[in-house]
Amino acid sequence: KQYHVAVVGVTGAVGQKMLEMLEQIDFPVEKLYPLASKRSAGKKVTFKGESIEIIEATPEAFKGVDIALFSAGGSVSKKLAHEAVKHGAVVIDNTSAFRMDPDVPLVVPEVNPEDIQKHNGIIANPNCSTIQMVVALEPIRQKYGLSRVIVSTYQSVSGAGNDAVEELKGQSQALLNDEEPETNILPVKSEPKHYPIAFNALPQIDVFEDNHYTFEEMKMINETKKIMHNEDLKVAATCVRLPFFYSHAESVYIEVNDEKLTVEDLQNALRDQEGLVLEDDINNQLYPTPLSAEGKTDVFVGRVRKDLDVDHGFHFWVVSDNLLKGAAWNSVQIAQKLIQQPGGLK
Ligand code: 11C
Repeated sequence: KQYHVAVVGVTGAVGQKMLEMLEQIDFPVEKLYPLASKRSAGKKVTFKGESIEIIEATPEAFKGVDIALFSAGGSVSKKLAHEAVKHGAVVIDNTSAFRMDPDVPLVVPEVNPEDIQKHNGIIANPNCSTIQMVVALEPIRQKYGLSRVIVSTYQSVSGAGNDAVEELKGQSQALLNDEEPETNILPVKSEPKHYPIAFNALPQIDVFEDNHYTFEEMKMINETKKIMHNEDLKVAATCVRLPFFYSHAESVYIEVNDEKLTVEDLQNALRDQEGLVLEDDINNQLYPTPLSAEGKTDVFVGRVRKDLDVDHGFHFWVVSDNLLKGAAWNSVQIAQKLIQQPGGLK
């Protein structure tokens, strides 16, 4: 069977990667609907060697669509996702619009694929920094139980969009030429203050919440509990933006429910996880980095070690391409699982 597939936000960084991923796995697309804002309508995208005109994303544009991949920002999803569902499409939404809605499954296929079947038209794709962390946590939770997670992130500028990528390039060039850098976007475009990202580190990703955590930090905390179906799991996060272009890295501290667990046990559990590559050999200086993970769909883990004070505590380092496993690839994987499930799309 072939499907009619819409990509909403097709001109964006993630939209482009969604097309690449659909092509890469030869997803059975009978007709592609490249949708975007009015500004981009009439321009063309290339899909499987064919040039296809971009259509404005309106409620009517979803007529005939089976699967709609959304990545055009939360406000577009809030406006159009239900319209797409009314026209009979299943929506896979890569924004924060519906992630915490109890009626919407939040899915990472390596962790909770069974939740896909519970959808009522919309399936949410988690935040990039959450996805790569839970892929690494899940085999540990399954084998040894997990009670606490403390994560610090090292996130690339592409998470904040193409404008942030351009800002880092411009600022780097300016500073190397002893010129004043232009600072308009990071840490958060809509906030009153902006700081240079080039040669810097910004401990703010998204806006602050009343509890003094940022929205990005709260996404990691709340989404992890929802995906792992464990409201009692203790999770704390500190999210930091750094001056590199692609992939996010994370330092993760966990406490397991097994005091006898060894580093080798943990490495073996990680090695067995689908979608995860263990790159952990300090004798050969082997560990993943944002550059080594860029362009790949897997999650990479290294630097596994035991805490020096807490017997059931461990530390490790997780890296993945934020636009691929963190966004486009996870969405396309959900679409793939959706059509493979018994009964196909419902
Ligand atoms: C960042 N994680 O790096 C964000 C981008 O909720 O899907 C992804 C935002 C989201 O800034």
